[in-house]
Amino acid sequence: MRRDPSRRGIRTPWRLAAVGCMLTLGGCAHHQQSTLQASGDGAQRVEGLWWLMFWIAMAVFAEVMLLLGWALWWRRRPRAKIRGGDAIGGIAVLGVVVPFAVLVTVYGLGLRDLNALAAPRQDPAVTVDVIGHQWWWEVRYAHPAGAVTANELHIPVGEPVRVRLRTADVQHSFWVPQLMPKTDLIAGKVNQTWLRTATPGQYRAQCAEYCGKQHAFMALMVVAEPRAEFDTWVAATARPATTTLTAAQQRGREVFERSSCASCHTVQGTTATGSVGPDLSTIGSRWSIGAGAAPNDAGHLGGWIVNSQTIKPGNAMPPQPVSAQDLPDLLSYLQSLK
Ligand code: HEC
Ligand SMILES: [Cu+2]
Repeated sequence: MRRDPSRRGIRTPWRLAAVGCMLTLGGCAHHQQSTLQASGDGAQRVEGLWWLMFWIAMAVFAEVMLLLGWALWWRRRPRAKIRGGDAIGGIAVLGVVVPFAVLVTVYGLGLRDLNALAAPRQDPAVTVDVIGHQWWWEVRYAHPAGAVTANELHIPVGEPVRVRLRTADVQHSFWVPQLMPKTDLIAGKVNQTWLRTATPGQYRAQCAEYCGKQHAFMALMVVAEPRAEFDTWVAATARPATTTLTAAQQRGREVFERSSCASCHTVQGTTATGSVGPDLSTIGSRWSIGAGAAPNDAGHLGGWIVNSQTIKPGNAMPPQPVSAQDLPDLLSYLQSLK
């Protein structure tokens, strides 16, 4: 006899619920992008509001459950009778006065936080332009001027940093869950936001507005470091890499300059001045390649150059016909750029 196929295994709703639980728990265990692990001014305000609303919701839930229990008990008494008008006082207080007070309080606190988020208390000494592309972040320092990088944002600890947001194509959204709430990048507009953290460290950021096939691989790393280290980084990034090249690296540089790379990428101090793809002047020290798509090591870098479409399908860099002979030199050169 055949068994009814719908009764085999776990039913779909349960399976979905199980996956949901696993995703939620997974999200908790991995707190790198958790808004409940706030380390920045903006995110701390959001986290405060979140907990406030959480506890209010818990209190309302407890109250409703108590009332429900009481009603069930009351109804079962012998000779229980409901007379019109008995409950009107309770309904007025619990159904109108209390919700009104709660909503007005939360609204007021929300306005207070919105106001505090609008501008930092101290005028930012650092201003950065962040430009969204499908699917990577262009990062250009306006003050102090000169440093250009991609998918990475260095900030000094303890100071507010002004971020000016533009997009080169579709809408994106800039979000550093542990540091600040989202700000959208809207075509034809410059949106401003700011961030500040008192804790050095790396904070992963994410495009938060669906922007096409590789939206998930549009990550950015915020690196918060003490002022002195930040100054060193900005100054070093603003000028061409200074290491003396080995013979192999020199050949790699020539390959880079004479092949199509140079028409899409810039490397400071070379003839490569393209602007279709990320600036590669510091690619050797970047935390990832492809905005979080792959770790930045020789293997992945080689794979990316030969055919990035296998790593990040649909991205705007076509496969590159670099010969097996040239590739090691090219890799060695790119890794020397710090
Ligand atoms: C048609 C333009 C184009 C050409 C030609 C091109 N690239 Fe790219 N490249 C891009 C774009 C666009 C990206 C960003 C893709 C993404 O992350 O979505 C990119 C990304 C990269 C990255 C990763 C950068 C980062 O910070 O994540 C490296 C490394 C790279 N290219 C190296 C090369 C090399 C080496 C060559 C030549 C052999 C080359 N590219 C040729 C457009 C191009
Ligand atoms: Cu995006």
